[in-house]
Order: sequence, then structure tokens, then C-alpha cells
Amino acid sequence: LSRLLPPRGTPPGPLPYCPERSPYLIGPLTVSFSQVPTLEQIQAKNPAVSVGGRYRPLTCEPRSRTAIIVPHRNREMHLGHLLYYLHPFLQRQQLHYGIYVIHQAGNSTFNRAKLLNVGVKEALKDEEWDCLFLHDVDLIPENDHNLYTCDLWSPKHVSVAMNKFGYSLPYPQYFGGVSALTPDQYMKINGFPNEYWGWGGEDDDIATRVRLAGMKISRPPVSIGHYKMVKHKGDRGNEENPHRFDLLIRTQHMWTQDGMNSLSYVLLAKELRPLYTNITVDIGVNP
Ligand code: UDH
Ligand code: NGS
Repeated sequence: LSRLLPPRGTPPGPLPYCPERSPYLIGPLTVSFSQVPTLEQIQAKNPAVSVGGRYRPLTCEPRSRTAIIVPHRNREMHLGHLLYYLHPFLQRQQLHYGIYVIHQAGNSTFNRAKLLNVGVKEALKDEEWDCLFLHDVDLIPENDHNLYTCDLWSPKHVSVAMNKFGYSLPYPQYFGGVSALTPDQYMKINGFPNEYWGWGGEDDDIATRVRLAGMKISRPPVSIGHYKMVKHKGDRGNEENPHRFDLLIRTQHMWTQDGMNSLSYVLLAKELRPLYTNITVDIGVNP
């Protein structure tokens, strides 16, 4: 037997690629919000997840390295639901992944798109992620055939069939909820706008950026891109942005000036928690 084994100290050979279709996929999933799981319960169910909310398959080379980036403030219950469903979902897809929660410090007006820019910048300092999933905290995928991988040719809008819109797109250009871009695509549109404070319009701006940068939006089939939203009311500190329509008129002039190339923030903390990397950031205030 010893003749068949490599000499002692030989580094292990490269792993084979994970299959194109993971054998662990289930298809449609049952999602319920009747109980909020504790972080300890989620940890116990996900022993292979390592600190910072990272995972990689042990027996094969994953086909995607995906960073999930979640803008957050004051939605701890939603975060519990998301982590409970997303960790097993991503492991069944045999991905190398990490979950980042980008927490806006302070009480000034919420700014979803700027938080996502911060998340991308910080995540790319950690690892060579090849796919960025920009993910609202209250949207739970209901079918694991909805792969958390990027489309190399197009930015992908992923949450195409949400229960609150009767499982269809609310309007053809809708780009909110969950989207996926490669780092190259993200930089090509100069990231997301930093100047949308409060609710509404930033996702429409992003859709316009994709078009202005000469790309098209791709989407998974409606039958697969199902999401269940945790019901909630509007948030304090995220009131409708009265300037959003004025901003949207100017996207074609502003997109090259406002984005990753103008991003400034103060990083307050980057903590590797058991189920996610928590980034706390001061992004300033609504001028
Ligand atoms: N978010 C927070 N905290 C907040 C606000 C937003 O964490 O206080 C994050 C969270 O990830 C959320 C995302 O930003 O999923 C988008 O928030 P949203 O309020 O734009 O969208 P959502 O679909 O709710 O959660 C829509 C509320 C309806 C407002 C109606 C205005 N006409
Ligand atoms: C549009 C908003 C988008 C928003 C979408 C869905 O009207 O930001 O509704 O909203 N655009 C503008 O306000 C310009 S929702 O039903 O989820 O509250 O994402």
C-alpha cells in the first residue's frame, strides 16, 4: 500500500470542481416566520460555517466565491430569519461564500445604496470575491435552484418574484431587493449612488447606471426567483426621499461622479461574528 501513497509531506493535489449542478438542491422551499430563531440555534444547525460567516466546500473546488452584502439598521429579527434560511441554502449550492452585514451607525437618515458601496469596498479587502450579492435583509429565497452566482455578461436582478408583488415584477425596470454583480460590473457602473438618503429611487438609479454603462440586466426565471418578505412597516429614519425624482432625472450626468469613486466613510468596527462579518460604519448625514 505504501507504494501507492504519495511521499510524506506532499501537498494535497487540487480538488476537482464542484459539479455544475449541486446534488444537494431541493427546489421549492417552505419559509415561515412564525418563530424568530436565535443566533445560537442557527450556529448549532450550521457547524461548518466559520467565523465571519464564511464557508467553503471541503471536497470540491467551488465554482463561485460569493459575498452576500446586507444593508442594515434596527432589523435584528429580520436578520435572524435571513441567516437561518440563507446559510443552509448557500451550503446546498456548494459555494464559497461570506455574509457581510453593513450596519449604519447613528440615527441619521438611512442610505441603503451607500451602505452597499461600503460593503463591497470592505468585502473586497478580505478575499477575491468573484460575485457580489446585494441583499435586503427581509427577503428570503424560496427556491434553491436560484443560484447565488453571477452572470459574467450582465448584472443580474435576482428578486424577480416577491410575494408582496404577487410573485411577479412590479414594473419592467425594477432592480430592488436582491441583485448580483461581479466586481468588474460593479466598478463599470461606478458602484451605487451615495446621494439617495431615505426611501426610494436608488434602485431605479442603479438600473439606469447599468444601461448607461452599456450593459443589460439579466434575470432568473420567475418560477425560480421567488422571495418571501418578512412583513413590516416603514422604518423610522427611512422616510420617503422627497428629492428622489430630481436625482433620477440627473443620473446620466451624475453616475460617473457619484459612486465608488466619491465614496467616503468612517469604519467604526469590523467584527468577525460566528454567522456574519459585522461592519459598523459612519456614512455621514443627509446634507
Ligand atoms: N433597512 C434597514 N433598516 C432600515 C431601513 C432599511 O435595515 O431602517 C435595509 C433592509 O435591509 C431593508 C432594505 O434596507 O430590507 C430596504 O429597505 P426599504 O425600506 O427600502 O424596503 P423594504 O422593502 O420596505 O424593506 C418597504 C417599506 C415601504 C415604504 C413605503 C414608502 N412609500
Ligand atoms: C418605486 C421606487 C423604488 C421601489 C419600488 C418598490 O416606485 O425605489 O417602487 O417599492 N422608486 C421611486 O420611488 C422613484 S416597494 O413597493 O417595495 O415599497 O423599490
